[in-house]
Order: sequence, then C-alpha cells, then structure tokens
Amino acid sequence: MIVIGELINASRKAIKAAIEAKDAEAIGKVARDQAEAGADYIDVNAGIFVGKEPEYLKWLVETVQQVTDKPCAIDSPDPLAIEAALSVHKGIPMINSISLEKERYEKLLPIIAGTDIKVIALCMSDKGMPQTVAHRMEIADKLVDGLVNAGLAVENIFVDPLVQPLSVDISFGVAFIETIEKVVAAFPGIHTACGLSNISYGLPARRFMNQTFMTMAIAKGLDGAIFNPLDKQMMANVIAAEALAGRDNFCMNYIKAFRAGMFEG
Ligand code: THG
Repeated sequence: MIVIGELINASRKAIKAAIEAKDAEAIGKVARDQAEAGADYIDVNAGIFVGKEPEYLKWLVETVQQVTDKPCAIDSPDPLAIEAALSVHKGIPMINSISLEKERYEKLLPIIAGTDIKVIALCMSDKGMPQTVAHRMEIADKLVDGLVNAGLAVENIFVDPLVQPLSVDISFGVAFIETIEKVVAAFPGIHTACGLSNISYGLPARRFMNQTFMTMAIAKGLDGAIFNPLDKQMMANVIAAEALAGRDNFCMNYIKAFRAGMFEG
C-alpha cells in the first residue's frame, strides 16, 4: 500500500492555526510523525485559504521537507497553487490531483508532461461527480489516455475513482470498489488511490466503516490511499488485508510488522 498521510490539511483546525501562525515546528511534527508511522507521501492541503493558497502550499512543502525525506502529495484543485508548490519541492512529488475539468486539465497537463512526477487522476469532470461505474470508467479512460500521450509512465498514474458518502447514496461504496477492479484490469501497471474516509461521512462509528471499506477495496486491487497513518488499527488492517489479497509474498511484510509490534495493544 502506498500510504499518503492526510493530516496536514487546513480543513483541520490545528493545522489551519499552525499555517496562519507559520508554526514550522507544529507542521514539522505532524510530518515527521506520519513519516515514522509509515507514510510514503505527506499530503499538503491549504485549500481553505482563498487567495493565499499558493503561498501557503509553498511554505508547507518547504516546511515538511525540512524534517523528512518523504515527498509531498501536493493537494489542490488550483494549477497555480500546484505550480508554486512544485517550484520548491525537492525530489519527485505527487500531484493531487488532475481531473477532467477543462481548466484544471489544460493548465496541469503541460506542467507534468514528460516528467517523472506521480499524479493522482481524479474521476471528476465539468459534469460534476460521477454517479455510476460506467461514468467513472469513461473519465478514467480519458485521463489515463491523455496522461500517457503526454509522456507519463502508466506506473506514475494513480486513478482515484472518487469516494462519495454512503449516507448520500447506498450504491456509492459498490460503485467505487467495482471501478477499482475495472481500472486495475484495464490499465496494467496502473496504481489507484482514494480519500478513503469520505465513505463514512454523515454516519456514526466512522472508523468501522473506514476500516471495512479499506479491506474491501484492497481485495479488489486498491494499492494507494490518503488516510491517517497514525491510526494503528488501520495500518495493521491494511497490512493484513494486503497479505490476504495475495500481495505480500510469504506474508513477509505481515510478519515484519508483527515483529515490529504493530499488532500489539
Ligand atoms: N481524493 C483525493 N484527495 C483528497 C480527497 C480525495 N484530498 C482531501 C480529502 N479527499 C482527503 N483528505 C482528508 C484529510 C483530512 C480529513 C479527511 C480527509 C480529516 N477529517 C476529519 C474526520 O474525518 O473526522 C474531520 C476534520 C477534522 O479533523 O476536524 O481529518 O477523496 N485525491
């Protein structure tokens, strides 16, 4: 599982305050904690700051990279904010995300064309959020096609079929999972990703929903996710699910995690 740590998101109160105060120590700690817990990428999102998003996103990238070698997942719908963050990022970042929305697509594609940058391809278009598997696949097809034609390796693309709340429509869980299965079959070598916790929005006991959904999605091939890596139960659950899905030779990773004490407590 490619773990994208979600905690540096300005929609969270403590993070919003830390960004406004330019509290590098507070942000650095959240970055370091997530890296130590096993995050492969540190997501940075300053989306609530209209007008100041480019400046803040840039500062977040610099601040995170002062304390960890992990690359960032630059999380913004605004190509200008992404460009600002890219200008200071060291190593190979992940862009979160490109979509089929015309303006976003046309501005981002030339920025990433021919590079080694990892990119999340979010299944969203100017028609809004897709409701069905067929609509999600139609968008995924166009995005993967466009990105590959622009010179990106299929291995650097993470299709995100877009998790929407089960409380809004009872078909959204199955639609997401079926899309994962189809994407993995349609584009050999591709990765997938998602903002997992959207599934439980508006429901009680969200952690149960999130954990079970993660297991179901891993069974169908999900191999990347944006979530809280400090949630030890979720991390242990992910490692067990990947072994059960046949993606952990000789259960080596599972056994290693056990020896490291991940399943205690
Ligand atoms: N796909 C992609 N990127 C995404 C999303 C997605 N980025 C944003 C979001 N969705 C995923 N990131 C987060 C970050 C933080 C929280 C949830 C999703 C979070 N939520 C608290 C909760 O669920 O309880 C509420 C906020 C709070 O702590 O106050 O922390 O779908 N590509």
